[in-house]
Amino acid sequence: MPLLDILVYPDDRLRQVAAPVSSVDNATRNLVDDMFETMYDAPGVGLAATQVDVHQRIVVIDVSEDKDQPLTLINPEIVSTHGKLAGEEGCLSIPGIYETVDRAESIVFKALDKDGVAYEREADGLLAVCVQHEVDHLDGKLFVDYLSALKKRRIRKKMLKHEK
Ligand code: GNR
Ligand code: NI
Repeated sequence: MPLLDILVYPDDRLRQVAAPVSSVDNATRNLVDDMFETMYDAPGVGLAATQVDVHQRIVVIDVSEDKDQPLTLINPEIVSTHGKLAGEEGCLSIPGIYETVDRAESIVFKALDKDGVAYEREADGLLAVCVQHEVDHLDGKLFVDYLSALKKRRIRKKMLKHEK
């Protein structure tokens, strides 16, 4: 299974809004498998299809210690949010940058699994943060969008400088 290339900020393709998956088929499952492999290799706790230049509403997440609890979210939707929490975030598309972002503390989300079966679950902690971060990716949004214009400009400059 091939590793996929991860787009790096400020690549414009990270701004595309992903389209809903109309049917979960073998092509979807192959992409999901490649996304898990890419995420574990990176390593990261989540990956949105947008980051690998596929503009479909597909996310993979594994926040477990032993990396043995893969979660597939197809057409994810955040149903409700509770509380607020400031936490440090990183992003595979913005390597080396870690900044504090405000998120909901806990959420209820729904999605389809890799078999196309709908599920709904509650999340808090890192999983809640991660789902919010990944759904943002599908909407073309990045965590730096929550920072001040000054901080964002500095990060942009740094990323361009480190570009090969
Ligand atoms: O690996 C990741 N870690 C992380 C840490 C705090 C908040 C969000 C994340 S998601 C990130 C992987 C990634 O970029 N997913 O889009
Ligand atoms: Ni990210």
